[in-house]
Parts: sequence; structure tokens; C-alpha cells
Amino acid sequence: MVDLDSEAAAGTVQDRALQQLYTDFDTAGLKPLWTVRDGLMPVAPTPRAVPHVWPWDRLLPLAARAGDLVPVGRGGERRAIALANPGLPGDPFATATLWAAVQYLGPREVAPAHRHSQNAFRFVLDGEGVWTVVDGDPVAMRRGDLLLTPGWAWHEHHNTADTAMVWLDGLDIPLNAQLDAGFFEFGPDQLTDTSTPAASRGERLWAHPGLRPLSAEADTVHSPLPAYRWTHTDAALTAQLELADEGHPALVEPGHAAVRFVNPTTGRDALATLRLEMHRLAAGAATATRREVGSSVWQVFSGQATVLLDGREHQVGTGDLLAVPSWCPVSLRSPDGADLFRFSDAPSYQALHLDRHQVGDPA
Ligand code: 1HN
Repeated sequence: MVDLDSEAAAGTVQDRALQQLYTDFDTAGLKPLWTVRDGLMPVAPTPRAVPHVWPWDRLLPLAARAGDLVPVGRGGERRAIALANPGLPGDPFATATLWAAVQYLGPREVAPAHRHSQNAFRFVLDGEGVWTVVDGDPVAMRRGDLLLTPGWAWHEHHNTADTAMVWLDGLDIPLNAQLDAGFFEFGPDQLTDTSTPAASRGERLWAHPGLRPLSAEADTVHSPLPAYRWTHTDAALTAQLELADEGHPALVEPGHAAVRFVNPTTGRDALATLRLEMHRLAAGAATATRREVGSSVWQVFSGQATVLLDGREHQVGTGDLLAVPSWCPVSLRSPDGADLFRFSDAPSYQALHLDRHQVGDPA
């Protein structure tokens, strides 16, 4: 006959022993896998960052108010206002790996020299008159241009105009922080170079299509080209759509032209950790639904589009910014046409062989 009392007692004894084991695990700074498995081995990525849109008509007036109220200079270094993803409360991060900010530099203002291990770029939605001096090379910033500041390059910005200028800063700050890889150094307090050449030395050496200077045999990790000019980007996208009209293959998909900004020494991404692209949707174009491991940020450069993020529709227009977390399905359509700048962390995922993507609606 089964002795129910002694079985129950044995169960209680075992329960107590188990409880004590968990307490002792905790005291010893240990955590058993079987209690945390779901978080550690998800069947697919479960980003904390959420899909989110920051409308330009809210951002710009706030940046201008900061321009009136907050000086730029040594210490704060930059009047940069970061997109803070609502899924990452407390962090100035657009996604788990990407920093995106609007930077505002008033008339005649200077943002002083410094350098850091984080890679950075600037994308100019509008305006001109600012030169960014990168490792001693003054680079003009104008509408539609993409400017690079590879990690550990000295950089300072100075506005030579009587009007303010605003641009998008993208950096790999969250990734750098997570990897405990950050270094930073102040440069001189005073502007090191006040010259304002139309073309930087880097462009004069490198910005000739398909031509590599023989003085530069060694490949470089980051692009040696400090600026990618809108005239070139625009011409490339225009040509893709024209070629398609003439019946030649040139597009990502019907009505969708796109280019990647690459390092001319390798053909790979312009920055080791950041992928940079410009997309053009012809009037009436609609993209397939895509998702990829790794996150991205888009900024509408011109026109209007409807963006579907994880099944939710967002209407976006010039200047609007959107964050796309890892594995979030994205599709775009534009009745009248649109140009969209995009950056992502894809090179980091590729380097680690963690990249995956899926085209078509998720099952
Ligand atoms: C930085 O150096 C710039 O140089 C912009 O314009 C934004 C955000 C965090 C850390 C450094 C710039 C930045 C930054």
C-alpha cells in the first residue's frame, strides 16, 4: 500500500531542496539555463527596439529651438539630438546598434575637433555652407551629399554661412558601447582649418569613376573618399530607371532603383560597420516585403511614400525618419515617386556570418 503521507513529505523535502538550490545558485552568481532558455535561444530575433517614425516637421523646430538655447562647444561637442527608440527607454539609440541624430549648426558656429573609435557619416537633407574637416581635409557639405567620418579620424565642423544648417548623423555608437570598444580624444579648442575648398583633397584623388590612383596600392578598411556627391548619386539612379525603360536590367525590382555607397579600394561597404544606400521609387512603384537580421534607419530625401512596417502603415514625406528593428518586415510604395536614404548595420552582421534575409510576405 502506498504511504501517501511519506510521499507528500518526500515531495516537500525535494521542493525545499530545490528552492535552496536556486537560492544558492543566486548567492553564487549563477543562473541555470533551463530557467532562462526562452530569452537566450529565441526561435527568431526578438528586438526590444520597435518600428518607429519621427516626422521631420516635429524634429526641425525642436532642433532650431536647441539652436537658440543651447551653445555648441567643448564638452557637449555637438548640438546633436538623437532619435530615441520607444522600445529602448532611457537610451539615445534609434535601434539596438544604430545611433541617428539631427545636428544643428547655427550661422558662423564651430563644432570643435575630436575623434572617436565610432564610425560616423553625415547625410545632408538640405542647405549648405558647412565644411567638415576630416583628418585635416576640408569637405563641403551640400544637399544630398553623404560625408564619411571613419573611426578615429579627427573631425570638426564649421558653418561659414549666415544661415543655420541641419543634417543627419549616423553612427555605430550602440554597437560600440555594447562591445565595450569606445575610445575618445579631444582635439584643439580652436578651429584647425578655416579654408573652404569646393572639392576636398580626398575627392580630387578618388572621385573619378573606375580610376584608382596608382599611388594607393593598399586596400583600406574604410573608404578613402570623404564625400559622395548628390550629382553622382542622382545620375546613377536616373540612369538605372532609364535603362529599365529601354528594356535593360538595372533595377532591384520594377520601379525601384538603388545604389550602395562603397569603398573604391574594395567595392565593399564605405564604412566597416555601416551600410549606406540611396533608393529611388518611380511614381507608382511598390517594393516586395523584405526583412533582414540587423536593423536600419531610413530618411526620406524627397517625395512621399507609404511604408508598411510589420503590417502597420505609415505615411512619410521629406525629412521623416524611420527605425526598422531586426527581422521587421518592410515594404514601400510611392504613388508620385520618392528618394530614400537608408543606413544599416549589415556589414557587422555579415562579418559575423549572422546575416539572413527573407523576401516576400512572412508565412
Ligand atoms: C559626433 O562626433 C558627431 O562629429 C555627431 O558631428 C554625433 C554622437 C555621439 C558621439 C559623437 C559629430 C555624435 C558624435
